[in-house]
Amino acid sequence: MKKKLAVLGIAASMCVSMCAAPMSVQAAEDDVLTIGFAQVGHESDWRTASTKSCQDVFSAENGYDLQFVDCDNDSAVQLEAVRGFIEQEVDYIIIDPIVSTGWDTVLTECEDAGIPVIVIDRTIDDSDKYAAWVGSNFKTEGLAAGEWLKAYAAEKGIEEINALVIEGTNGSSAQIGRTEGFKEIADAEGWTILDSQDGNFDQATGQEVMESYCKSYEGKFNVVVCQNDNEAFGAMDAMTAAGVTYGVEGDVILVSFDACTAGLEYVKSGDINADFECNPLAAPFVEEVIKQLEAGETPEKEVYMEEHWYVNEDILSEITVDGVAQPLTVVTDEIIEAQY
Ligand code: GYE
Repeated sequence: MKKKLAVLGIAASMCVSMCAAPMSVQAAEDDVLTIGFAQVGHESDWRTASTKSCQDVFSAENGYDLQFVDCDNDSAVQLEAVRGFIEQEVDYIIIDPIVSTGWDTVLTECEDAGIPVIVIDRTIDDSDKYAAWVGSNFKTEGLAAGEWLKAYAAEKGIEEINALVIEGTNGSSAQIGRTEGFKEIADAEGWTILDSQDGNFDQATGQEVMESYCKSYEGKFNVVVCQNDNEAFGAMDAMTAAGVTYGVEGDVILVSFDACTAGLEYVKSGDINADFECNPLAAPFVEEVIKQLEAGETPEKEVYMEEHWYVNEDILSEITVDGVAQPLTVVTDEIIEAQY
């Protein structure tokens, strides 16, 4: 390790899985890099894949000592985790910010301590005191969902769209971007968004929100947009219980984001009509950034992940998003097999 580790200085509850025992830290010579990772939580399949990606890349075998904190969707815990990493004098801090604001003070503290911060996935929108960000363009994902729905409705002769949206965690850049992107197309097309509530990116909340939508908007909606797959799984249970049919054969078009393995299985079975991928496997790119910083180079400030748009029916081959033609991919077993 490059700096002294104060493993005992962090609260036991914050040290979830990768805390090295003092003996192995001793043995680990001078070139082990200590990385603090303040992860959002464990709310979704996407999140599980993101955590695994970091744990695989920043493993002891690869020469890292990963200090992993699951912040359980609590912004106060996340700030505390970052401050804990500063106290431990880790070499690098990775943050996946639960919400996009409230960061400048703690990032200034990181800067003062000389610890580079790498932001992954969600963005920080009120400070630029980080070395690099690796993630997705959430507004593009929302626009893609809107453009797909527009093209799909035209193809199917559906003239009226009455949509219900289950949003992701309020104040997260993923929620903000997906909401803005979809709304932009909805407004331009004159669609009705009957309601748009926070589903917290988890299955249980997605189900609760959909249960209440089924009561309040019975017979009035023909589209449900869930801002991640886990919410969609909850929404499917709620609609089934309420006797609402969805998917390719149903009365309600179901749109989702993330395209995790289980999500794609539901696209293939026709329960979800379209799923807009968000790629959680950022860790290899983060390692590149760290290597560049170690070599005294300046990394790119923003690195975008590559993503695909998945559908069930072979009726549209592409959509145009922000003026760029983008393919629609029909889900196959091979695609599911290869997915995160
Ligand atoms: O869509 C959701 C997760 O920040 C992009 O967070 C991420 C989102 C992802 O819980 O499943």
